[in-house]
Amino acid sequence: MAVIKARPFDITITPEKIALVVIDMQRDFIEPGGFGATLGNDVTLLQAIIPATARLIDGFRRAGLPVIHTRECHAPDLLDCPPAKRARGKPSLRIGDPGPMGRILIAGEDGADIVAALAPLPGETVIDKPGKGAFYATPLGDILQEKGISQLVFAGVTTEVCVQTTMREANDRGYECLLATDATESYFPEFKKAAIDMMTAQGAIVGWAATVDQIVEALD
Ligand code: TIU
Repeated sequence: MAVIKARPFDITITPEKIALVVIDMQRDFIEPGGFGATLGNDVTLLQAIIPATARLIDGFRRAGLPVIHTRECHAPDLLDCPPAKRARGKPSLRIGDPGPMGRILIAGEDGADIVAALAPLPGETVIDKPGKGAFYATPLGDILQEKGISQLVFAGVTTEVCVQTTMREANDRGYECLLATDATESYFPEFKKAAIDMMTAQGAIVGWAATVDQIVEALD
């Protein structure tokens, strides 16, 4: 057991019960020409968290603790993509359309890959998810139960969309959730701050927040 001086108060972590969930660090969100860019976002903001996220992943690997990666993507026939999701907004390319990194947000295409610097190791769990939350329509809950996990550290993009949705899903399922503040990012810095503020408010109503250094030190 180790204590992390987190926001809004200390959290005691138990190594046998903790896993890291890295959300959607995919080329489609982080590199030009992908889903994030088609929505009109400046994707360069997200590239800045790759080194800190790599340090967090490395800390879990060195401690022999589970690292779980997620990818937001859809089947090539789009049967798992609600028409309302595909129709949303005014993107320059829609989900499934051919782009410079293959079809936008489609499993198996280059854009759906996790960025090379954060590539999963053989044996690590990779969850493909059709929604913003990683529990919806995926085996994540069963996998965590099998591993006896009750605490989750979160990293990835974007803070107020897939990370926040997944933390809220996890919180409602009884997991203690800790967000690594310098290993998550939004296309909108003010939304990142607001998401962290609202999740840690009211006595960690959704969860805790701490830096990568604080978390990795506690794992050593
Ligand atoms: N658009 C946006 O901010 N995010 C997403 O669509 N997906 C994730 O956050 N992964």
